[in-house]
Amino acid sequence: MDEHYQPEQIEAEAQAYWEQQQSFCVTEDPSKEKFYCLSMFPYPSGRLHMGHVRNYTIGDVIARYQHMKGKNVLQPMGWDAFGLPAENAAIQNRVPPDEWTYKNIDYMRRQLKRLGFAYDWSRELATCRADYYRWEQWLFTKLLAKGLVYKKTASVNWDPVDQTVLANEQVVDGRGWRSGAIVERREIPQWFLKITAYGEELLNGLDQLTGWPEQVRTMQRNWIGRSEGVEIQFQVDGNQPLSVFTTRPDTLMGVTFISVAAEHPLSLEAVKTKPELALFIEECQRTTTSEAVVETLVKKGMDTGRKAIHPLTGEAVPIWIANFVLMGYGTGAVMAVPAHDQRDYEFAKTYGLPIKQVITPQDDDKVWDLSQSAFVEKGVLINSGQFTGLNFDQAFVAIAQHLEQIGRGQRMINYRLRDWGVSRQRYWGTPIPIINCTQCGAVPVSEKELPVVLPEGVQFDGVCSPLKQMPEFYQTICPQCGNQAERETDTFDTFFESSWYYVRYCCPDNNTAMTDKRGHYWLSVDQYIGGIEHAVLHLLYARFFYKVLRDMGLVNGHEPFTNLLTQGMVLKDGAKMSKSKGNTVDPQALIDRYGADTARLFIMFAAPPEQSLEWSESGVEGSYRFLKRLWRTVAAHVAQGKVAKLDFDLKTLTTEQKNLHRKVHETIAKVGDDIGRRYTFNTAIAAVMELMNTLAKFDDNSPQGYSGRQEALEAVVLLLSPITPHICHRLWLALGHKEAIIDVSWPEANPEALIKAEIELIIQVNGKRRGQIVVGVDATREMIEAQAQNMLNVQRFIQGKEIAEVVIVPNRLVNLVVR
Ligand code: ANZ
Ligand code: ZN
Repeated sequence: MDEHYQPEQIEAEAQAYWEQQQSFCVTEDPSKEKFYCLSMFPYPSGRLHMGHVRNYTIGDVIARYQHMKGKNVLQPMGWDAFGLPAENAAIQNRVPPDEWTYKNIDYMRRQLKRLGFAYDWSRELATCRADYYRWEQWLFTKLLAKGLVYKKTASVNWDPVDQTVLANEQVVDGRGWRSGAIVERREIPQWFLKITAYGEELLNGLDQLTGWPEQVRTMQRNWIGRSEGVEIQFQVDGNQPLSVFTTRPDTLMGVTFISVAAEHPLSLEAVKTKPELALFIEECQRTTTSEAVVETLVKKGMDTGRKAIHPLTGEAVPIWIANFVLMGYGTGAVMAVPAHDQRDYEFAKTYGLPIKQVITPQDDDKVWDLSQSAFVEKGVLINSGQFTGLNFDQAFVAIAQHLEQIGRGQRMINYRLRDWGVSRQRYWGTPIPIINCTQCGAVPVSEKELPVVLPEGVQFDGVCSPLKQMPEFYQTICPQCGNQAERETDTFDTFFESSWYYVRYCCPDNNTAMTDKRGHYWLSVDQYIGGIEHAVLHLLYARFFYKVLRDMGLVNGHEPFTNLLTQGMVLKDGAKMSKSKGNTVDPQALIDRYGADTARLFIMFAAPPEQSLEWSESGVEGSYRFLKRLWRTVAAHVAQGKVAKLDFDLKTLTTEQKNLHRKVHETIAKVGDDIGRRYTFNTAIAAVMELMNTLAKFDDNSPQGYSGRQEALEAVVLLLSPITPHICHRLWLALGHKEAIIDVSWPEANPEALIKAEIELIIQVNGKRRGQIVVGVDATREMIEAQAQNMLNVQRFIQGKEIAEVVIVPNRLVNLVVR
């Protein structure tokens, strides 16, 4: 064995071996327990970044560990290949998006292979290939038939100069990113998936996802946003009754006005009698409807001049248009209670509207001062007629029932979750399989006509989707009436592709169906690993798709991902590593210089997976040095040329030998727990390093000593092999084994070795520490007492005194009580 550690060479050799043996190529084997380990697939942006390396190393360590535990492990990889950056690159470099994408895929695949990840490459997929997206076109037509797809108009960002729809990220400060023109909003017909039909199940299912971080479950709960409330009708003179949704019916007697969204029918109707409203409505419509932005708006409004009749008091209250009321939530109208809602409070202060307190703090001693802010907490009703004195829960029920009786309201559950708009006015995506016919309307492409293939190799100027300029693409015949018709030129949101790719990995070669029974064997995913940025949309859409596929009989179970690990960010000098900050470190340089194992070891050692990881050059060097030391230690050991035989006779081992043997098994137990259960890979590595330190001090060249060292080195190599698989592959052979380490079982701690032969006891005199002794585990009470009293330092304190009592705390201490 070479004295020097040469990562490039040994990594190439290990990878060639795995490739030749097809070590990670798996098939369904019902006799074995399966483990589906999945890392979120990358967008092929060009090169791997450090976040990818971290994500995929974590996944690989888990996969390799499970493999050694005897599981049938599926770990696939693929490409989330559609999306905007390919179009941007096409404009900049004048290369077709497909060409750019495939080139990136080739480069990044080589990088992943260089890192030695244990992927089953035979299952690789790219979402931009027709053999992948044809199945989501198929699924779309099925969902359409099931009534889970519909078309409605929705607004988009329109660039009036480039004459194109812009993605949100292409709108910079309200202007088109290329033209600089002020972006307009346009209403155009778009396709929606009815995710709200699964809202309740998506919410309740979160309770069972105990293998997910609580934070992610909370984010999903908030996103779904279930609210229990009451929808209340206010009569309006000369108009339809106005419905409002409230979660606080207890505050009904405090309503002093109504606010409606600018797009509310009543606002549009009021313009007829009050034309000056038009300008304000337009201004509201220009500003975004994103909730985060609306929260920060200065509260603005205008009186419509109309009045609503309070359902309980019969009082007339004014109806205002307010810029913070969203048309997309509830009914687009709000009963304003300025005394108990902070937004209404600010609005009422601005426009001099009355503020009427109807809730007081539960605690009798407290009086709320309404001159500063609203009292928004729940409390006890005042100034509320027959409802005065009730608390929130009582008032909720009483007022809701009363409104139901008089036919002015009904209890209602509202969700924040909206249906998923999947239409994108872009080229580089899956064509929506619809044919628009002037006679028959939107007609789905029939199953046998699928896929609708996206033309590749197109010239792309970024102004208009190339599909709209390609009659050979869009001109077609209506499948229903046979007349001339046009294809949809919109494509799917790229979240469509990532919502089901984990299903397709189970059967990527099936060209007659989307899924097959192989999916029943592998699914659901046992461990999913990815970034927290996907906590809401991707994971929610994937859960939605899984339930849809389940209802179509295509998959078993209810949830796609049993366990979820969200890895932390990679930082440099405390800031997130990112292109925009210009502080990235290219992992390729790291790999070129030190090899894949050093990169993997550094990343896993620097922090636990969920926490952020601070990039450190010295940390990388430390990892490299450790591997070099490991290499040298094994080289020196095998150079002695003795036959490594691991037969220990525990009884004849020296104390040092026993200690080393015990340390080996303690480390095996700890690392198994750290990697297998706790996912604290950093402490696992630290434990192995500690064992290496113990070994460095172990200076014993007897045959038993040699066996002890052999056992320790074998343990180190086995325990590190999921993390630094290449060096471990080589060292395992060097240690005299014929079998490749990837085919060796994960080591188990020998309980016998863990038993301590000797124990240390602290000796106290009258509770003060005076020394310590080492006794055999089988020492009797008399032996312990005698040994304790014989200590010189103990003698000094007990001489001439009477020993009244000897307290022995087993395995801990001995206290001599003297008078
Ligand atoms: C009266 C009231 C009194 C309200 C009070 C709150 C406090 P969640 O919990 O998110 O469902 N609301 C309803 N529709 C709205 C819309 N389209 N745009 C803006 N706000 C709207 O919130 C429900 C509450 O948000 C409702 O309860 C309503 O204000 C407001 F002391 O009604 B509340
Ligand atoms: Zn037709």
